[in-house]
Amino acid sequence: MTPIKNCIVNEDTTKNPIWLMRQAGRYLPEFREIRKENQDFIKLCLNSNLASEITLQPIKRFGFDGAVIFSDILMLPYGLGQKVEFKKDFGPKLGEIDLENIESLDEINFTKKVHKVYEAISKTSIDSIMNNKDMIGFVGAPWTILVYMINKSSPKKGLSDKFYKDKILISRLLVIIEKFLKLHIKNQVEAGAKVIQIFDSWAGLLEDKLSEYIYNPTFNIVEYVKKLGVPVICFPRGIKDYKNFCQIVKPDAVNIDYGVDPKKIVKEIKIPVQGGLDPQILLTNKEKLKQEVEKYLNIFKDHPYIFNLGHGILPETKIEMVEDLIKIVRNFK
Ligand code: 1CP
Repeated sequence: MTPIKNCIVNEDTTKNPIWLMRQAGRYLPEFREIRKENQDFIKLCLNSNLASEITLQPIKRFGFDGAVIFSDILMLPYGLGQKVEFKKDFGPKLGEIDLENIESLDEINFTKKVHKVYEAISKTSIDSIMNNKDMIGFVGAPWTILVYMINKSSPKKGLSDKFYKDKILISRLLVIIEKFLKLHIKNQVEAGAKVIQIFDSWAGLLEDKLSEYIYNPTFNIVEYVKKLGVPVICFPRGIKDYKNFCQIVKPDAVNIDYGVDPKKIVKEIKIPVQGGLDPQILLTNKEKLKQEVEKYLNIFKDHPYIFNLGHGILPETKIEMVEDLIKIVRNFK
């Protein structure tokens, strides 16, 4: 589908909509207040009133053009029945995979387990503050979900050969992941999501076999989202060849990471581009911020461009820097 009017994903080169990955989160004092009282992260994601409130916090504070639902990519393995916990200063910890159980799961039971996420989307999208703003739903890409399900924790140190050992497990899991990612997306769209972003946070871990693990499975999901009539943004973080990715996977827009050269991207890629700025820049000073933000805005001035970062906003980010960032983007001519 072609990008649509009045949506952050569009062909307009005169305006730069802005939202930030992980905008509803730990850098916000009002989020930390709620988090303090709600130690169980999954439970918090499944509290539709609080999840909706958290989703709207950055919209109320900064007036971003898109609200990303407060949830997590790991709600998928959770919905499939794999244990998912978030440990302080460690990150996610997943339980054993019971393949037979997972393969016998039906769509009704998956939806039941995570339906509070959809309830949170519905509640958020009818809030009056969401007039003229997009509700952004999201999923992890098949590869990134597979990585967490098999590795069972963050693959920060890379993947060992052991990861690929059980080929049958991998191929059977990919079938299940694709089926339930589609369901999870459909449920979010029916609840009111106007855009879907696919986070492939660990795309950069793959040196080869990109067709098998990234291009083909992500293409299937992208095709599916297009059929639902909403635009789809892909974020294949760390992938070497964004041009090739876009030609094969054909998303409506692509989020670039901070490791790629935006000047090369603007020449190579025809679809709307999102993001790029290194989130570390928000930890520097206002002069440096202006310089770097305007660099991206200038490079993409004749290209449909959604302002965002090259990865999620860091917890140490100061509120004033985000306020400044928005002013710079809104005042840019
Ligand atoms: O308070 C806390 O400690 C929880 C921190 C937190 C938050 C606020 C986690 C744990 N997830 C989230 C919310 C979240 N996660 C959102 C919605 C909020 C928003 O964006 O405004 C989104 C879109 C995500 C997506 C997500 N979760 C990704 C993809 C984006 C990325 O950062 O690459 C990934 C990889 C996850 C897994 C995850 N969840 C949480 C953490 C700490 C992690 C990363 C762990 C790792 O490094 O592997």
